[in-house]
Amino acid sequence: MKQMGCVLALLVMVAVSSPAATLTFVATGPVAPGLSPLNENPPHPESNGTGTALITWDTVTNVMTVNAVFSGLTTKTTAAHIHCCISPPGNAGVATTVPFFPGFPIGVTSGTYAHTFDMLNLGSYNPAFLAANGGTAASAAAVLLAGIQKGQAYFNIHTVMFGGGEMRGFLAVPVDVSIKPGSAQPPINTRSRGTIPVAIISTSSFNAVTAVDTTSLTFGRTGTEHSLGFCNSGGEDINGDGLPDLICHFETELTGFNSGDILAILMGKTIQGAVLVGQQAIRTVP
Ligand SMILES: [Ca+2]
Repeated sequence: MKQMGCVLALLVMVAVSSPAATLTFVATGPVAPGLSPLNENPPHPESNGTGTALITWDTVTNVMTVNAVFSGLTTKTTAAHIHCCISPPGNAGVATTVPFFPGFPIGVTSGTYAHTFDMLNLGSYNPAFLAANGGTAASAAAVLLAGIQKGQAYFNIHTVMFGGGEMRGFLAVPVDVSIKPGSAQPPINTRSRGTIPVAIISTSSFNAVTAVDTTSLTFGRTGTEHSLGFCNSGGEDINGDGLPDLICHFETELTGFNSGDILAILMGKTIQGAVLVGQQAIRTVP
């Protein structure tokens, strides 16, 4: 019976640790969190637009979902797409449906959007992107997904005033972080000359200790601050789930936190090149 129990436990573990079929990405950066006019090239600081976008891609079915929320645009929306493939802060052509995502709220300055796409359907692509990437939906899907995974795709909302895009965010893989592990809303002393420990939490499909390119990590008020001191060698299980987590230490002076900040952002890459982003609420002291 004991052996049977072990076998069952192993089967459960195998089921849990098999590669996830659904990949999740959030739009953020390279300058500001989420969808932001500051992420455009050139940036549009005169816009107060804000928003978020969440993309999922099922690697078995090639179904992509797009969820977006936006507000505060200067003028009415004219289009929204995913553009690919270029490293930030570059500008690339439209990969997805033109003139805009089917059903996207057009002619408004705020709205929400949720849609499911079959990425093996030609209609899910800009014909120019298809032509440049093998001419079939399958070849275009492979290029687009690879571009997204390498951090070379961005979600862009276009308006009357900013035809090339009023706000955008590059797609990145969300990770769980724990700042000053053990603190629910960690206090950050903005005048400290010390370091802030940040744990990147492993999951059954993501081993932070072996997967993260530690030299790529940036952390602070926008997520782009080069504040890394060092990472602990080996992992430490800080949340008691049996999986070792990666713990790195960042120089407070270089994180850019100001008194009153409420959010800390960590960005980086995996050794394979996928862009990672994690965020957690903080409070500043004194
Ligand atoms: Ca853990």
